[in-house]
Amino acid sequence: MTDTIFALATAAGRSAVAVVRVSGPRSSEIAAALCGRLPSPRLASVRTLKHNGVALDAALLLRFEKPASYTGEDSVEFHVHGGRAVVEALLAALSELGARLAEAGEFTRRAFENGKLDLAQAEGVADLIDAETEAQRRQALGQVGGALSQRYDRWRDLLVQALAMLEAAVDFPDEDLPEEVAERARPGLRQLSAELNAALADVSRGRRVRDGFRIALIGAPNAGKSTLLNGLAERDAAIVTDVAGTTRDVIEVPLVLGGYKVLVADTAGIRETADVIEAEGVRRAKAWAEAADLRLWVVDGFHVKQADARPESIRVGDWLILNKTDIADADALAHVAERWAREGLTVLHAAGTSSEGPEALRAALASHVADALSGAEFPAATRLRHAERLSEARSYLERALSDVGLEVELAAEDVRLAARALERISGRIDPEDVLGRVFSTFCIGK
Ligand SMILES: Nc1nc2c(ncn2[C@@H]2O[C@H](COP(=O)(O)OP(=O)(O)OP(=O)(O)O)[C@@H](O)[C@H]2O)c(=O)[nH]1
Ligand SMILES: [Mg+2]
Repeated sequence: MTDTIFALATAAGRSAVAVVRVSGPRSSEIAAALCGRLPSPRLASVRTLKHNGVALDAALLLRFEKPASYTGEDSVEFHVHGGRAVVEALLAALSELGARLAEAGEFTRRAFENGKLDLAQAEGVADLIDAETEAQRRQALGQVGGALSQRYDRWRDLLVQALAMLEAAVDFPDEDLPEEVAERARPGLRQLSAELNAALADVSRGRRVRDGFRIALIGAPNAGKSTLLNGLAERDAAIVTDVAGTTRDVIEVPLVLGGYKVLVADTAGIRETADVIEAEGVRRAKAWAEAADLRLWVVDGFHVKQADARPESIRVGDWLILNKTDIADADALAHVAERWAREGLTVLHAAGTSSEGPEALRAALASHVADALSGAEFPAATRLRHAERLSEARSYLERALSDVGLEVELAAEDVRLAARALERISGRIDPEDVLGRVFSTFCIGK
């Protein structure tokens, strides 16, 4: 028989109210042992909880009968006073009555196993609990509501239709030319291929909303990168001195800009150096910058020659920050600005040490991030797992398209594999280790 599990569902520590959930076949029996007469399902009722003849607390009870519950099992919620001793006494009593402390994500895993939600929706639940920004909240809520699953289901349906046509071509012994019959599947496959390509081109958007848009500050030593970081963060996150080569490690600061999570990284000034520690810092700076979504190339406006050559990782669309405008020569800056704007960089003037400099930079970044991450459609991937399955499906689909006219059976097999790759997003056919990995990232009680 399935275990009956319990856990504190609210945050640990002192609080006004704490919620303890119990789920599994013995939920009602265990609740009755604590509260005497059971309340009707879905009706909040006050009961005194007693264990071994000792009163534990006066609690509000909510009882759910399967399958109409979060987990799809019989379950009970105890809303008790949120004192540590109250919660501990209740948890100890539940354990003595034969329930077991739930593992991380076990309630949601049971909901998944009972068909209450699919794996993508379950991931949405975890993301909603972790959401710290407005954009993360919106995206996670959409995912819980099935926005991601619906996209994949539609694509899968298109594949199933194409597969039916291909199978018909294979199965018709009277047809002389099964390839011609199979050709009927081609338009649908082509349309799907176009949609998958568009989705893959946009594949990082959902992950960036969830994990943060990555911005790297790079440039020569002493250009003022750490000063700008501190200005953006509104605290002394990085050490600033007039010694060139002050920053060695990559310093990542999470920010919320325009409702989006952003990770800004200050990095070591890039130069040739014999110092092994600094050299390692330069290597890390370059690596972080390469993988970032946007690079801010910071140039000391007083030493405007720094802008003669751009660092290797700077590419079209990145930003040039002409810093130290308070001590720089305006004409020289204008000249440099014009040149790099022509070469495809967005150029901003700033004085990191002023209050307006970082403020204007923050506003410009906020609008850039919002443009990059907002979209008309729900993103096709919010985790790496989704992106990997999507690109796997695309490869099978491409192979199927090239085989349709030649080897119908091979094409059919590839369409089947593409559908399976998409089905794995919803977790229906995923192996145990994938499920274990997803649910282990949940908190206990969810
Ligand atoms: N006048 C002026 N000085 C600035 C400005 N921004 C930074 N500085 C000064 O420039 C020096 C270097 O600043 P940092 O922020 O440490 O420069 P960095 O680019 O992080 O340098 P490294 O970590 O060595 O690569 C410090 O003395 C800052 O006070 C500015 O806008 N105007
Ligand atoms: Mg620095």
